[in-house]
Amino acid sequence: MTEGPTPSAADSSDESSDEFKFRVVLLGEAAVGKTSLIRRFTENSFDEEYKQTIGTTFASKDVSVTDDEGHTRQVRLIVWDMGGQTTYRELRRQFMKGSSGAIIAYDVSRPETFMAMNNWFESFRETCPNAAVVIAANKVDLLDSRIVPVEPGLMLRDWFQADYYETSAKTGAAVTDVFDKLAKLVLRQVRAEKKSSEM
Ligand SMILES: Nc1nc2c(ncn2[C@@H]2O[C@H](COP(=O)(O)OP(=O)(O)OP(=O)(O)O)[C@@H](O)[C@H]2O)c(=O)[nH]1
Ligand SMILES: [Mg+2]
Repeated sequence: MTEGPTPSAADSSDESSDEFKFRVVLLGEAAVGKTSLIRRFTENSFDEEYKQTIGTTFASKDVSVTDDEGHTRQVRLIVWDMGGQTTYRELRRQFMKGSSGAIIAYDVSRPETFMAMNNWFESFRETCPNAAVVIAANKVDLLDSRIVPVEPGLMLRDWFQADYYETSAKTGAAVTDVFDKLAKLVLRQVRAEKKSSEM
C-alpha cells in the first residue's frame, strides 16, 4: 500500500470485477514529447506548440488487453505526466511512487535526451523495483534532424530489459502500441504478484 494521494495498483486491481486500474508514469527530459504522447493516446490529437508541463497532471484511458491465458481484460490506465524540468529529486520520487509501470521517452533529434535515459531509468528502478518499463524513442517523424539512430535505442532496450518503440506523437506512429504493451506488461506483473502473495 502506498501512502501517497494517488491511486496505486495494489489497492485498485480487483480480479472479481474483471476491471483493473493501474497508475503509470511518463518520464524523460523536458520537451521530449511526454505530454504529446499522452495527448495522442488519450485524445488522438497533437499540438505543435510547446507548452511546458508545470508540476504534474494526469489523464486516463481504458484499454482492452489480452492476457496470457487469452482472456480479454479491461484495463484503465491512469497516466501521470510530470514536467521534465522538475529536478528536485524528492519530488520525482514522490511522483514515481506507487506506479505499476513507466514509459521513458527521449527525442531522437536531441542526443542529450538519450544520454539522460539511464538517470530516469535508475531513479524509477530505485522507487519501483518490479514495475514494467517501455522505452519510447520519440519524434521519429523528424527524418532530416534525427541524430540518435535505432542501434543505441536497442542497446538501451537490452540494458534496461525493457520494450522499445520508435514513436511519433505527431503522426501517431506506434503510440497505441507503447501504451497497449505497457498495459499488458503491468497486468502480467500485477497478477503474478497477486498469485505469489496468495500462495
Ligand atoms: N515533430 C515532432 N514534434 C513533437 C513530437 N512529440 C512532441 N513534439 C513537439 O515537441 C515539443 C515538446 O512536446 P511536449 O509533449 O510538450 O514535451 P514534454 O516532454 O511534455 O515537455 P515537458 O512538459 O517540458 O517535460 C512540442 O512542441 C511538441 O509539439 C513528435 O513526435 N514529433
Ligand atoms: Mg509535458
